[in-house]
Amino acid sequence: MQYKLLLGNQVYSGWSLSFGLVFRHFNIDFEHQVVPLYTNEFEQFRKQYFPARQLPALITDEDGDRQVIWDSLSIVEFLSDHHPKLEIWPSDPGMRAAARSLCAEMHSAFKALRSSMPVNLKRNYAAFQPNEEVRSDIQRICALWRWVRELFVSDGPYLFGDTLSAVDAFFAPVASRFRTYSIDLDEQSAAYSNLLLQHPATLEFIEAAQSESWRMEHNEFDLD
Ligand SMILES: N[C@@H](CCC(=O)N[C@@H](CS)C(=O)NCC(=O)O)C(=O)O
Repeated sequence: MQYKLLLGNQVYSGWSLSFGLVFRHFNIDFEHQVVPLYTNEFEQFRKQYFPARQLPALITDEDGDRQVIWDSLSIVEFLSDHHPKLEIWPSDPGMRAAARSLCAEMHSAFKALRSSMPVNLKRNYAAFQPNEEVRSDIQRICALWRWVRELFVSDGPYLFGDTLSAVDAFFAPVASRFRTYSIDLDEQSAAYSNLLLQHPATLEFIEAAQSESWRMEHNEFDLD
């Protein structure tokens, strides 16, 4: 099976960061291509890989048989089905259910955080002031991280033990937002967030992002 991972601009696309992390951490062989968002290339991508509409999207090829898989939850399930030994999800069923619930919430909620704190791997805003809705999203995320550790008595450093699983990759874009917007976190949340940002696959992704030259105005603020 050959994998081609289509990513959004690495500077701005949080979901793309999650999958850069999953593929590299689990050492899954893949090629990737950045499709700059909201450009002609992006429109072309939508036509060529219909029904995919957003990035990232995974294009698989098995003996010339192509499949388009889009949307993060579906991509992670596909990888887990095809690479069961890698333990992309925690192997314990209770932990796996909790990890999936966390990913699903990450995927469908936190709208205030997403819209007020868009991912931007090139910036660091010292003066950002989260409003009440954003503060509530941040508190919920940190409460979820604490809940996992208390319920599953996980010594970490990752949420479900000493190695990274899909759920950690889903939270990496949140960690990047916390750093970009200089969010004050409790000690444990700050340590976990830094761990995600220091992962070699995240560092590699961030380094590639630094060399991009596209600028998306609605992800840029005049704050610092
Ligand atoms: N639900 C999608 C969300 C992906 C998403 O929001 N992708 C953004 C880039 S990070 C995108 O393609 N935006 C362009 C658009 O929505 O038109 C997933 O989980 O993969």
